[in-house]
Amino acid sequence: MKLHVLSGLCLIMTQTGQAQELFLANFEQQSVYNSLYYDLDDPNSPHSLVNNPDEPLLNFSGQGNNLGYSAFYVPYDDPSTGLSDGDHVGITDDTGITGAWSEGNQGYVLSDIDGNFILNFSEIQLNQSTETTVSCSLFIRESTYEGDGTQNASNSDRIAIYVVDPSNGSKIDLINTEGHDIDDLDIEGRWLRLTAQITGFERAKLVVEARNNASNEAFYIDDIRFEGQLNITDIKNKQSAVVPNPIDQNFSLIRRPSALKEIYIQNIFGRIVWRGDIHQNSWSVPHLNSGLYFLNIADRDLTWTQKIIKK
Ligand SMILES: [Ca+2]
Ligand SMILES: [Ca+2]
Ligand SMILES: [Ca+2]
Ligand SMILES: [Ca+2]
Repeated sequence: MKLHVLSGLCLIMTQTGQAQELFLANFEQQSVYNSLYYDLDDPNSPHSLVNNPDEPLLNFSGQGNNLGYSAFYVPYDDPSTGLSDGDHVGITDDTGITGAWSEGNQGYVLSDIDGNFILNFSEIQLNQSTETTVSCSLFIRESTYEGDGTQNASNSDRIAIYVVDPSNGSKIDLINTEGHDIDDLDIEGRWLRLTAQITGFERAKLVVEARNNASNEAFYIDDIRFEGQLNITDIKNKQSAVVPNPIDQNFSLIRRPSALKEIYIQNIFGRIVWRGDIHQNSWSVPHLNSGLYFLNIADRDLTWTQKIIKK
């Protein structure tokens, strides 16, 4: 019985063959405030940086497959003013230095931090993806940077962008200037496209760590993308299929398994957002936001997944 089902499964497996955009951060959703950001918290101690009214936004909760992010401040060993003196950080549409954004009309700037600015992106689930890559655009303003970034101190400028897998601690750098004077690396004054292969990462979290201390020292970030091939079993022939798809409010299954064991929906981050009663013949999901989801169906022998769209 098992064998029969498995050979059947081979026939219905299809690979999409081409890299798909899984998650992104393009910084286009948020409002722009053309002012300085003033951190009202104590610059002598590490703390989260909050969004202040009518000031550039530093944090975003995420939307669909657009990643959320949250900002954190860590002072120098010998603390300085940090962002309490008013700085250009966060979401901006200013193109005075870059000429244009790498993508769209907005991006994220990190300037005159007088400490460390850490931008943590939402953790994502990648175990359904292969050939996964992450890429990010970075523009380093032409300036006179100091030090080699190894000291947690003023005049030890540094930018690092990396991805960690929280499930096992693996870490891959997209860039890390530590150990070098930024001026010596020939990376200023133009958009750099940074890419890393992260195949094998079960989960991933992108982190940007920036340290600089002058108003003409600035790092611009844009167009972050996680891409890969989704290994989704395509539902054909004898397997169940969802109708309708896209789903409006309710759906049911063509060829509903007689021994339905489990039916649940995951969002693109891998989180289970809905579980259905296996005794029903149709289900209602009005609470799901519009977008792409994965419906998982299990019978006695097999679990399979179908991409579904909620209208
Ligand atoms: Ca953008
Ligand atoms: Ca500052
Ligand atoms: Ca220098
Ligand atoms: Ca500096």
